[in-house]
Amino acid sequence: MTLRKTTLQRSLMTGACIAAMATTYATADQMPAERSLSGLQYELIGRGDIYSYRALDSYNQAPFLDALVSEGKLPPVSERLPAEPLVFSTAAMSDGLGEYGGVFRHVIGGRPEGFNWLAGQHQGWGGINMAVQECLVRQGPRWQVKAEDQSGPLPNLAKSWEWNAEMTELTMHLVEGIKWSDGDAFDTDDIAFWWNDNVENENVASRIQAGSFGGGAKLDVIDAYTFKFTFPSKQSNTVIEGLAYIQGCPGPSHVLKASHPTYNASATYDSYLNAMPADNVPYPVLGAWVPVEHKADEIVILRRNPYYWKVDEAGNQLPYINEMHFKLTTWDDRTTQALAGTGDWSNMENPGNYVEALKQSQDPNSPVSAKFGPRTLAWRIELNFAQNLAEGAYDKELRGLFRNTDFRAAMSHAIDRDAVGQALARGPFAYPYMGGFASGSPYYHAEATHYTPFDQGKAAELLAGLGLKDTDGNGVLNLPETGEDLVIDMTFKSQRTDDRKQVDAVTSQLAEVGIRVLPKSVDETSFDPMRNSGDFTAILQRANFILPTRETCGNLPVSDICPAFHLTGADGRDMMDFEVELADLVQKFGSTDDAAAQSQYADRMQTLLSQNYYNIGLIQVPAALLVNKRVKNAHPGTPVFMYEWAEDAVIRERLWVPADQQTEELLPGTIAEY
Ligand code: BQZ
Repeated sequence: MTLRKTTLQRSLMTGACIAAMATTYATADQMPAERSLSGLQYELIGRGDIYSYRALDSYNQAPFLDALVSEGKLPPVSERLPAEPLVFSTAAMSDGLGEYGGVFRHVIGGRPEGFNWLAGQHQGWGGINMAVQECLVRQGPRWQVKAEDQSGPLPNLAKSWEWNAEMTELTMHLVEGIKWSDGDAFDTDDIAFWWNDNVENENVASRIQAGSFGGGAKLDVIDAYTFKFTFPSKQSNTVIEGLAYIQGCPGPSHVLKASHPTYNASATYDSYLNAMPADNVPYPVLGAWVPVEHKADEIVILRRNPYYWKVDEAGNQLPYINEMHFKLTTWDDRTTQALAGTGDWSNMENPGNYVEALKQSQDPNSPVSAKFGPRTLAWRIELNFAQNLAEGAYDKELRGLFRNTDFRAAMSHAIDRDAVGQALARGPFAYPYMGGFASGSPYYHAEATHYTPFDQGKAAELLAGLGLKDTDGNGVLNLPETGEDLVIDMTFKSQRTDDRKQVDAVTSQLAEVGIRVLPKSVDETSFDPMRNSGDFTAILQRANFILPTRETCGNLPVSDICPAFHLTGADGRDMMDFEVELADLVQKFGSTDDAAAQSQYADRMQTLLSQNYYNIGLIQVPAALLVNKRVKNAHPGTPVFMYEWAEDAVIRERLWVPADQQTEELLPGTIAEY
């Protein structure tokens, strides 16, 4: 959490930053005043107050497992747990120790791409990724940790770590004795496979790009539970955030190796990517629940992982809940079903539903209550800057225009963000977004953000200054070299109504200044591969730029294929000047634990991102977490997004439902059979 400097200090420093950058804009317009809608109240606690690792005298298991143990299908619970399991503290549980049983019902709009997350596949988002994947460290629960304890990510699979004196070597220690959900040992064989054969292998679209972690860290395995990263330069605990979800999540090497081209001459990288197809569950996981059934476009059913390595202080193996459902419908339906009581969870993030949802949730009989958090959901337009990858004269000229700051400034001035926000949802929800950190980020400072007001005249002046004229009188500007109409294909996710509404608003607003937008909808399941291929002209999507260390590759120029809207071409990396500085700031940010220094680096990133329109920001809104009232231990202060999504922040493995309110399991008494 950033230490808030005094206003005087910050404005002096920000002023210095802005003055130091010679730009074509006389003064940096300040952001309009922001009205927070956040109603979250909660006590902050110490980072060690949430959980610890230790051996307990005895352990218990979900009652239905007793039969499987007595039939010899499972070892006793004490043999299924590590010597020192992760133990959740009762004092940090808002409703205390839980009861076993029941179902947790998620509703999502995504669809499982596959279960090879090492190769970059997602399982449908909406919490299903995090239900099966466990990562070296954890960020989500940090929302509840007091500022003075914010010394980097929380432990998870890695229970501890230490640096050498120069902070160039990080030695990490795995929890000893964790098993995959099929009973296979989890150890540094899995770490080596994750790192050497996925992260460092440029043929694999791993979530950490080769050479980008800490500026190019190298891995050494020390023993079965110890490994070491060696960095080219001094680092800090901050860089370890890059080992949290979605980046630092090992996969089952005992299953995947046989499908990897390095170990199987007949395998290809495409066959490896699809080695764990979505319709062929179950697979070994480290997460609390195992995917056992997938009916396409209908449901994914998960059953408890009998080898899950976390317990409560009474020694009860977690999770409490036996079965998890992911009903495969739409993102809007997630909120609808939460309000109807047929779903247990929604990150209410579709502003078009806010007014109705708030009204329904105020009813004392409503199955959920809604409390807004800070603004962390922000939409932006990503223009493709990879001019040396463009095919054909038109794309080359168009991407050359995208690389011109005046053109991006013109697009930004042409957008009426108030109108975009009201098109999404009438009311106080939307606030202008200028790219960079969303206002709910602990690193956001309005003073470091360059505001671009709606000004069609300024837009037209800038466009004319670039030689763009409507030479054929059809109302669309023409490119100076090719003479073609200025047409921007704008890709968005078909399932996202809020994205579609903004594309429509932006299409009509840009038309006013002679820029034609052609909306192109793409199914969310194939959206990431399309974006990662760089095969697009422009994208409008929601982004969660809250921390510089989270999904860094999606936002900042930290490697040849990051971000997807500026890939490296055949003749090298044609970085723009401010991108060079951004990449340097990312490294500087990760090399210090000093909150004041981090805040300065973040402010500089924010100014560069907003002043250079790295993305054309649109609007940002708060989200509200809806959890069915029958579900216990869902802390009422949990934000939809802060250090990570709420599905991680709420710690679902601690959730429970009183026996008399549990819904019927579809697969009672079963566990995954491999
Ligand atoms: C939350 C989240 C949990 C991804 C996804 C989805 C993908 C993006 C983003 C959100 C969904 C939900 O967000 O909208 O509320 O449940 O899953 O992972 O938008 O398309 O690629 O970054 O997190």
